[in-house]
Amino acid sequence: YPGPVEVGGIRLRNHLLLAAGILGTTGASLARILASGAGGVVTKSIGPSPKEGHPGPCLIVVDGGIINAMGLPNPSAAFTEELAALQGEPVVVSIFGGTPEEFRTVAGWFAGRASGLELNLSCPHAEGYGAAIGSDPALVEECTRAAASYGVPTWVKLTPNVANIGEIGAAAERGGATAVVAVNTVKAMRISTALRRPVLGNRFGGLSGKAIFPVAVRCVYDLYEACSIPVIGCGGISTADNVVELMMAGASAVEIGSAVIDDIDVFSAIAKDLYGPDGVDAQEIVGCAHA
Ligand code: RRO
Repeated sequence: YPGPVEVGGIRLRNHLLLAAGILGTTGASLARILASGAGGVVTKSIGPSPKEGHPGPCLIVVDGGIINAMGLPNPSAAFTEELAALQGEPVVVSIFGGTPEEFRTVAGWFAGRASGLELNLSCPHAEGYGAAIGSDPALVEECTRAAASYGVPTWVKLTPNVANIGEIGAAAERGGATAVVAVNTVKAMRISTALRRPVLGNRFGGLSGKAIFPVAVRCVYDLYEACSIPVIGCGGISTADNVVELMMAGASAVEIGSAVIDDIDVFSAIAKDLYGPDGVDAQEIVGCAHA
């Protein structure tokens, strides 16, 4: 569509990426999403050791979205095999760890095997991983510095479950992030009134989908003010107008997740509207709502 776009050091085919965690567990599913018109893809998060994930149910559909508590299931270093057939494609590997050292280790497995890294500092229900790190500016800076030490493009995905996302983004930038991504899921839970107990096997989860779109707009707006690196918008996008709105808030590109579950070809549908005759000049509108 618009030709290549460079965001945070990574060359994309357009402004629309697959968000981490959705259909990102195999090389075949990532290739399928690229073939359906995505400008790039982000993998399911990979960590320092293999993990089975939380007991089920680990995903429930609610009004306006989905609550998940997958529990960081991943094959760890063995995931490198899934990347073999995707060399040269716009693939970003999402990684997590519990310490700066673990981030350095996991980043080392994938630096050079993909277009870049996305550090997951933001899972809302991961003991010792995720948001526990992502709400502490000093730890965010340290983990980012450790992973970015390989000199490959390093994006940092942030949690909306903080009072100071701008401060957290600025810490990632000091650590060497080449872009910040906002947002991961919003802390959530449901209780079965019939069974009188939480619905999810893990009790708590993270909400994604249309319901969180306004949260994403606000977080992107704050990060655009606080950072000088690009901001990538994520959270509840399902239309080209959503993409335009997040760009006006400050997003240089966007990630789409939950909407892919409803329509695997959502990327080409949105691209058609975004880049068609009635479309907008993306470059021209980024951050225009700050004027
Ligand atoms: O695997 C998960 O449960 C999960 C992760 Br790693 C994340 O970053 N965000 C989320 O909502 N779920």
